[in-house]
Amino acid sequence: MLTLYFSKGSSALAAHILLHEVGASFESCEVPIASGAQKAPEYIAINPKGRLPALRTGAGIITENPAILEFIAAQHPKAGLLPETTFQQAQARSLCAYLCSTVHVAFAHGKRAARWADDPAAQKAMQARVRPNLLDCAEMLEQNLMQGEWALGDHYSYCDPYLFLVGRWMAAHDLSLDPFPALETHAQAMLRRPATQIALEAHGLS
Ligand SMILES: N[C@@H](CCC(=O)N[C@@H](CS)C(=O)NCC(=O)O)C(=O)O
Repeated sequence: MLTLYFSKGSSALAAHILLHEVGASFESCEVPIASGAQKAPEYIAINPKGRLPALRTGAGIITENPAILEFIAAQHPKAGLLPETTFQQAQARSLCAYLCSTVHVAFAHGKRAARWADDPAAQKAMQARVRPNLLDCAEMLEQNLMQGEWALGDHYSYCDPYLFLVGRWMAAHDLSLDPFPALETHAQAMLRRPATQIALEAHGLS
């Protein structure tokens, strides 16, 4: 049995969607960021980084979205959401690394600027970069990284729920996907999937 530690509206939404897509047997445990529960000793004992999501597995805890998503896909091979060839697997990791280390971090400079600078003026300057940086990321995804209807081409993969977060991160900064037709079409296709709807509901977002 897997346990997904999540906060509503957080990036844990991607793992939540994927768990439903693969038909995993799992339970979820809410760790609300709004109340600071991610810093409580009980959760630090689970994830010393104090971040969500985390996934408890039979072998131990996994943190970091790309690792969690790939693990879920690999554990449920019948769902066919892990690319087949070594090259395609590397491409999936490359996309997830970009989403994790560049797009999510660009978004985090909004609420979490204090993580990178103490000076209020520097924080403000970083916050002012969030929208242009997210637009640059969306352009990169749209023009170069998306390989087709789905993130990796013709087939839905474990990358798609993660890619779905981009539109949400942008919307949080009043940015629309309208100038990015491939991302917009992808977001609409994601919303039509029952697994997405169930996960959105679990996050209070339906
Ligand atoms: N690189 C991590 C980022 C995790 C992360 O920062 N999650 C946010 C929620 S989306 C969080 O836990 N924020 C709470 C905090 O920064 O205290 C991953 O991909 O899992």
